[in-house]
Amino acid sequence: MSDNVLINQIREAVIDGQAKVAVAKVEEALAEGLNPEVILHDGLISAMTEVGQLFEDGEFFVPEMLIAARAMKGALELLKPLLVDQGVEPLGKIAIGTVKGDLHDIGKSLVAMMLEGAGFEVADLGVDVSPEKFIAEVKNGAQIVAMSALLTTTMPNMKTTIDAIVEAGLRSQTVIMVGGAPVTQAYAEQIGADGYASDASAAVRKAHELIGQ
Ligand code: B12
Repeated sequence: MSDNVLINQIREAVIDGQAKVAVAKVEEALAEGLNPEVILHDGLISAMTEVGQLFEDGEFFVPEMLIAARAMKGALELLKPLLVDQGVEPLGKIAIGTVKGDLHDIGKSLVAMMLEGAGFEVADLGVDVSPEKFIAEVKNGAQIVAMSALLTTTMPNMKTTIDAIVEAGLRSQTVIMVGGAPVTQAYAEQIGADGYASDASAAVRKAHELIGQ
């Protein structure tokens, strides 16, 4: 089957929330030798962008977004071992999480996965992460704090977390990286973060840059 047909079938399965079909089609695409990164970007991420658009247009509601997200996660699990290189020396410790009040974890998990693959030791704190939890990881030796936010209403919690790190006297011990669809370089600078990246590959480059490697 042509590559484009398969990629489209993966996209449609994710948009329709058909987890089993999405997984089966990703398996088929891998068996046909398609590049995992192409499957990720043109199939899975592109599907979630479309889902966001459908939600914005009032054609999708939360349940549809949720089942699409489940289908995406199932397919992502298959790609994970292929995107993550094995057996690299740890480069430094990164604590990553989605900020307080925010439950979106697909982008954050993708960034965590790529950082791990690039050889960083990653502590994934999950979603709805309080400033206290990030602070505990800095005390625990995290050289980078990476925060994700997908909602304009939770973006300010990145600043709250940075302020709490400053207040705890730990700002000089860690570098702070932020990201997520509504976050920009300008916003990162405004809240006093050290770095911003727009996607998972850029996040890996930024992490290297931030800890001087
Ligand atoms: C899936 C989804 C959901 C799922 C989440 C499931 C899950 N387990 O994650 C569910 C259904 C739970 C959900 C709920 C809600 N959602 Co929602 N959701 C989405 C959707 C469709 C896709 C997000 C996604 O996974 N994208 C794919 C990933 C790969 O992309 P990404 O997250 O942007 O991550 C990439 C980069 O941003 C970057 N990155 C991400 N994090 C980080 C961190 C660092 C450190 C770095 C460097 C980089 C980085 O790298 C990633 C990989 O390339 C978006 C639409 C969209 N297009 O963003 C809406 C969207 C984010 N949701 C939205 C809304 C409104 C909601 C709800 C409030 C809806 C409601 N009325 O209840 C709730 C809020 C729940 C909460 N408290 O968090 C709005 C936000 C609008 C706004 N201005 O704030 C959006 C934009 C939809 C829309 N177009 O209106 N949602």
